[in-house]
Amino acid sequence: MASDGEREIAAIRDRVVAEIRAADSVTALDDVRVRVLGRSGELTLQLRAVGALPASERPAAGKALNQARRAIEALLDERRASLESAAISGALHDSSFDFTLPATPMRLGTLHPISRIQYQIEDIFTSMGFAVLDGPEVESDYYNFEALNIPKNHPARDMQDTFYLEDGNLLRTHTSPVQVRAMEVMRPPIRAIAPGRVFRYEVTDASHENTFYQVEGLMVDEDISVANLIAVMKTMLREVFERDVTVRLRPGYFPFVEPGFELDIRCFICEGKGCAVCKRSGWVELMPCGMVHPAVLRYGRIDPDRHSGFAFGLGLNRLVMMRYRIDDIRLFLSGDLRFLEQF
Ligand code: FA5
Repeated sequence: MASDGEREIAAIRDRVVAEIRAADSVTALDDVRVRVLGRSGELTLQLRAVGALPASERPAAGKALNQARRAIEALLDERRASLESAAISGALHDSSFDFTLPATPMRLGTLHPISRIQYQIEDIFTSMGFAVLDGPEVESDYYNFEALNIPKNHPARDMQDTFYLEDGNLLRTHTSPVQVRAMEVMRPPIRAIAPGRVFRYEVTDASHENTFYQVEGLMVDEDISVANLIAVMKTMLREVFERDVTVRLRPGYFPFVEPGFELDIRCFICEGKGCAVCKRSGWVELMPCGMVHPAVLRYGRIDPDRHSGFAFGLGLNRLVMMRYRIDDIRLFLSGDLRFLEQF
């Protein structure tokens, strides 16, 4: 026969079961849970009071209370699941939700054309065994000029107008300082390229920027000659343009190479007829290059009697202009989405 205590517990359970069934939202259901099973909940207090009952009544009361709690918990979980699924299917059948509407298009960015060609060039040179190096954009006078055989007061300093910083350093005017940095830490055979941003205090026009990109190249080993230089240049240009490119080599002066050359390519914008980009000449100056000067090898602690090397400094913006027929270098940094979205 059930005791008074057990009858009381059964009455609580039946009432709570009815409340759970009547709850019409998850919030209402949570209220019931707190009221019955929370820290000061009805059933929790009853469970705590079991310890104060006479020893003979404790087992039966504890058992009845725990059974009631488990039944209530199971019913709470079941009701929550059915309320949640009803809420979802209600939203799906909501007449204001039109599944036939097109989704809001996602705006995906694309690689900047300079990055795109830079990564392609890195792949081409990596496949020829070249390492890809990085160098600082804020350089010392030593690496930007002196170790490249351009001492103070040398007229060649005027070839590249320089942004000087108050602390005596400067914004590198070319990527050639990485040549010296590479030779300081690598031993021949050296095969490396160094893409990066360079800065010049220059008036801008269709083919000149004050902030642009170069890719430096360096190969040092025994018996490196101009033939190696030309072979590497041609391979790179053929891969980038996906066809043979008309080039010309003319003598060029740079204090850090001897002999030095200017490699020009036939202008792709006007097909050699003459335009603003090629300054009506039909040719675009793209890639100065030459054999590394013995004095520079010595600055890099390499013995010029044993080793020789070639170096080049590719003007990346101009190469990209030829590749995509872009007729104004200033578009690259304009931030104009109409330009960038074409790539
Ligand atoms: C140099 O910067 C040398 N360091 C290149 C070099 C490296 C020579 C290794 C020999 C051996 P130059 O100042 O000519 O050279 O610049 C190299 C290339 O950068 C140019 O051919 C051109 O394509 C590009 N360039 C130069 N000035 C600008 C500019 N203001 N805007 C955009 N591109 C430029």
